[in-house]
Amino acid sequence: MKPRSLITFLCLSLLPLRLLGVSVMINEYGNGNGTVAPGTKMSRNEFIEFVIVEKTSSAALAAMTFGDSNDATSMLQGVFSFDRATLDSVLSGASLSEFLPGTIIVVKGSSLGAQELGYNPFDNNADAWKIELVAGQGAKDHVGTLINGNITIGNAGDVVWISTSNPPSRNTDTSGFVHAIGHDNNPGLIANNVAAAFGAENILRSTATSGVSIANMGGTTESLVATTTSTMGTTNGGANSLWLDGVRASAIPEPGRALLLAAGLLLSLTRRYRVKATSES
Ligand SMILES: [Ca+2]
Ligand SMILES: [Ca+2]
Ligand SMILES: [Ca+2]
Repeated sequence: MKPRSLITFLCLSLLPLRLLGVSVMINEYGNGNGTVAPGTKMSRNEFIEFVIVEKTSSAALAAMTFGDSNDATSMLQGVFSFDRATLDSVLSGASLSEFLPGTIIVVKGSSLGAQELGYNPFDNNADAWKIELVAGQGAKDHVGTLINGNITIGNAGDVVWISTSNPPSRNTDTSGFVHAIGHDNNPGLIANNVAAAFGAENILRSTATSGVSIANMGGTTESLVATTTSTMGTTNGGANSLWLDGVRASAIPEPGRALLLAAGLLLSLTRRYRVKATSES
């Protein structure tokens, strides 16, 4: 493929997401049976895994809200937001002003380990591309009390969402949703709204017992599975890993490619100098 055709193809393949204004997607969430630790408003052993799809600043992330629904997927349940100071400290540690496409942000219950705030995509290993925030620390219950439940993933059903509404204006308000995925054998209002807005493939027609994760095995078009192999903080395998590996490679030029570019530049400068020196002699 010619470079121009390739660029056109890549632009077109990104078009639907850009039209929707999607900058963050839900990549996976884990269902546990833990109680809610005091002051956290999230089950101790459940997690939500986000992927950054376009460069996104800490301010943009902190202005969004995210959360879940009730088991019947008919109403919003818990509403959280990211702590901007925590995100700023992560970016400053990486000398970056924005989170790069391909970044994974995990929000997890208090029994799933300490926060992991190390972030350095230039290291280009899987761990360097993700951070993990603990509920009640780097991600917190939203101060609004209109919708004031705990984030707990239901066996019968759930919808996990991220929204530009800060917070949603009522417990059935999905108008600001940037992205959402869920599971339910018998979808309620929220699950149906998500299927209408983002595609039927965003709601898995399934229950999920404790210990099961709902994971996207696809790319920007979801292919959801219920799996006992959770991959909290890393890509989900198969087409999901291929997609995110590609997104990461585009976000950071390979060292080899950068070296070739530098060598090419040096060569052309040397040639110019030689031509100049020859014409002057
Ligand atoms: Ca649960
Ligand atoms: Ca729930
Ligand atoms: Ca994962």
